[in-house]
Amino acid sequence: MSDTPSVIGIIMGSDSDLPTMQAAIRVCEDFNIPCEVAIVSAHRTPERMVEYAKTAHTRGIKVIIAGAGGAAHLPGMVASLTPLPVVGVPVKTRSLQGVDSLYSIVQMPRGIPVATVAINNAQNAGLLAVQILASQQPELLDQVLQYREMLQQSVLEKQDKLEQLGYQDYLATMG
Ligand code: RP5
Repeated sequence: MSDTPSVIGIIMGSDSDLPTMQAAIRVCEDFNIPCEVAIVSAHRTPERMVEYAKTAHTRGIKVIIAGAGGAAHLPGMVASLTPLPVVGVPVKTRSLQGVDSLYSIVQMPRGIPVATVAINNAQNAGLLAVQILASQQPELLDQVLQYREMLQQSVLEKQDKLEQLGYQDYLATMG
């Protein structure tokens, strides 16, 4: 990571969430946005969670992405302690496939929102955080538009390939 102060905080309840959360880190890297990454557990390190959430905005963080699985209280508790927008990532679990995490994170009471993405979709959490920043930064907004253009192009290229190969040969190229 760069020496520039971080503006996005990416936190997770356990190191076992890191393989999922790395997609959010990659988005920050792709858009050249400095981010800090930390393991902060609502249940195992509650005081650390309170400290992190209360101080994040004073350190220059603008958006917090919080991922957790199971009894996933981290995003909601952090949201209750910070004035910053919080994006929640429900991490997939073995026993309940992440539906437990999703329900834990998405069902926030009125007044304390968490912007919840789909189960394991840390990439969308990263993109949403970038877009929140971009609403106040015209250059970043241009980068988001370029990213959308790239997405569109990739779909159109797939369509060209599908028309050239036909669906059966196309499927064969997908392995
Ligand atoms: C949650 O419990 C974490 O966010 C993680 O998704 C889940 C399991 O944690 P570990 O037992 O793998 O540390 O707090």
